[in-house]
Amino acid sequence: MGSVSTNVGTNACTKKFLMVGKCGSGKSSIIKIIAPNFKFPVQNIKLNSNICYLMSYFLFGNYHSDHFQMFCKDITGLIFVLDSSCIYADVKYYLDLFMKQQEVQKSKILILANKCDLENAMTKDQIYEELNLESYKGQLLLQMCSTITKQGIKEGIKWLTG
Ligand SMILES: Nc1nc2c(ncn2[C@@H]2O[C@H](COP(=O)(O)OP(=O)(O)OP(=O)(O)O)[C@@H](O)[C@H]2O)c(=O)[nH]1
Ligand SMILES: [Mg+2]
Repeated sequence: MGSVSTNVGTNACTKKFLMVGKCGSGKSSIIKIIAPNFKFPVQNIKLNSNICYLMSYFLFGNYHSDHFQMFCKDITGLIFVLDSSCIYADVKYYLDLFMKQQEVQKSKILILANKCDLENAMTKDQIYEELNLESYKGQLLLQMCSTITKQGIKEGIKWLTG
């Protein structure tokens, strides 16, 4: 994990990951840890020795449902980043929109509950309940993490790329 391959042709990519999250949730900080030379918004990278295509976008405003289909086309996995000290209704709203996409339902979903180092961060159980995660079918992992303490990120990516 962590090394970036710049000579990887798109044909070599067998896995395509989409990272999304609200402004300030910690996407850039997480990417700095998993792929330090990543150029936003898309790049081929190497994750756990898999050649991957990673796209990262922030969520802001109202997207038309076509945008979600475009975001999710051919993805192997969705990385949904949230700030675990600051979960409002819009987080659930966006998660629901992604979960409704057929391509997402077929893929692995890694929810990175970032900033778990903060005192006011919700616990894993609280987040699970708040987002009603038991209502989602499929392969889903809620992983608490922090880019400050570095906990949880490696574990989440390992599960996602495994
Ligand atoms: N306490 C704490 N702060 C964090 C953590 N991860 C990121 N931050 C801080 O949160 C702020 C936003 O982090 P970014 O990585 O820029 O967030 P982003 O999702 O890329 O934000 P946008 O690019 O605006 O969409 C920065 O001040 C980071 O230092 C974390 O795990 N713990
Ligand atoms: Mg950013």
